[in-house]
Amino acid sequence: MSYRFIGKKLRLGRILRDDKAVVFAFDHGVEHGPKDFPEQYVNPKKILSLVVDVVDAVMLLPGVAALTSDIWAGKTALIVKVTSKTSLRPEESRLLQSPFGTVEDAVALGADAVAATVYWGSRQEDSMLRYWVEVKNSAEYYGLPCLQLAYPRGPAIKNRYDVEIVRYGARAAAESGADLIKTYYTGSTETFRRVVEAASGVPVLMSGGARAKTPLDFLKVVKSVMDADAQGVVVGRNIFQSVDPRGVARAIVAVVHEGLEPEEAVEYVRT
Ligand code: FBP
Repeated sequence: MSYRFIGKKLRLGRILRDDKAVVFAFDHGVEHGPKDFPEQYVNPKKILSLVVDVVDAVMLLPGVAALTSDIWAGKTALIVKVTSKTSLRPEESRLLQSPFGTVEDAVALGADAVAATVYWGSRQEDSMLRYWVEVKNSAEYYGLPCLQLAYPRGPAIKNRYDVEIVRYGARAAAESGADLIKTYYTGSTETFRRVVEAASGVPVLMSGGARAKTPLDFLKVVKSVMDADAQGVVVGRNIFQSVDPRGVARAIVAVVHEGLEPEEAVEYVRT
């Protein structure tokens, strides 16, 4: 049997415990800049310390993964994101993610998976796809699963949350060989189920998005995607911008892994 096949299966199993996953995303320092963070979490060590023993994996850019290895190592799985872009760029070039690291960096860091963004529909779709294929090919060699942040964005896309658009991106991600797909919530269980179907068996994880009004509102969204047969969530702002990041992370785990109703799970959150 192929060594790579076994490696990929083992690594995926570390992220998708019981076939479901809650991933903490903390790459916003580049994507949005430090302004996204409450002051006490600008240094990633503190926020990571609060959640590493709660979530199944953390998704970090290579530099922060290295700087915080003493915190996540042995506590949770690591997904190294190898593309990014700053919001300091002029508007017209913000729909391109650039290489921020390599698969070899991810392997060297001890990652369980590698992640890269493709803005489907962007004028720079072609160059992002080229890097995606490069990442995918190297990752296959090492038996490393590839998560694609399949984000439809571009001049032709009026509403990036529209179900037809989101399922198109999810399908394109599946067809480009993604092992895990991270994409936007489409507003209801019925529509998100169509996204999951379009992904044709590739696990779909919902991207958290901007902070919801209340933790309960966000937990209802998490429940909705789980009811749509999604396999979990990748959440940043709804955890690190909340008043109780650990409590919110624990509540999300309760909905995703333990099947709790949002109204029950919210009890984990201190107000
Ligand atoms: P959130 O849960 O905070 O939305 O994080 C998910 C994520 O994809 C991050 O990985 C990334 O930094 C950010 O959203 C990108 O946000 P935007 O939608 O502004 O590009």
